[in-house]
Amino acid sequence: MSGSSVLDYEQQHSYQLTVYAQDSNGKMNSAEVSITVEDVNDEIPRFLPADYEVNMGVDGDKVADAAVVRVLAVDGDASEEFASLRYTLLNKNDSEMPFRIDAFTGQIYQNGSLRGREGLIELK
Ligand SMILES: [Ca+2]
Ligand SMILES: [Ca+2]
Repeated sequence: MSGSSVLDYEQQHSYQLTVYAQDSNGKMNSAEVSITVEDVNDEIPRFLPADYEVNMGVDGDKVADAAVVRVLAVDGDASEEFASLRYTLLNKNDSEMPFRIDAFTGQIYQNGSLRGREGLIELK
């Protein structure tokens, strides 16, 4: 193990070491040491791609709940507890926001009429 090595659960989960003890007469014995690395939440979610751009025509009669776009993020942590993701819209509490996102799938839906909302709506 070099001095620059770092423990990373995503690279290696466990190590097996053999340790020797030797006395002045050369008599020796050994012990096996098993080291298990525990995962930590050191990977952040990454969106694939990093940004999305969707152009949609404004159709006032379009039904609510129409699917708009699905976003995808991945997390490099190996453990489910550190890698399972939930999606939210930063501006979800904006009552004017005509979109909503499925927390589990990342699917964004039109949540209401876009009539009169021509132009850019920024999702964060
Ligand atoms: Ca993580
Ligand atoms: Ca980790």
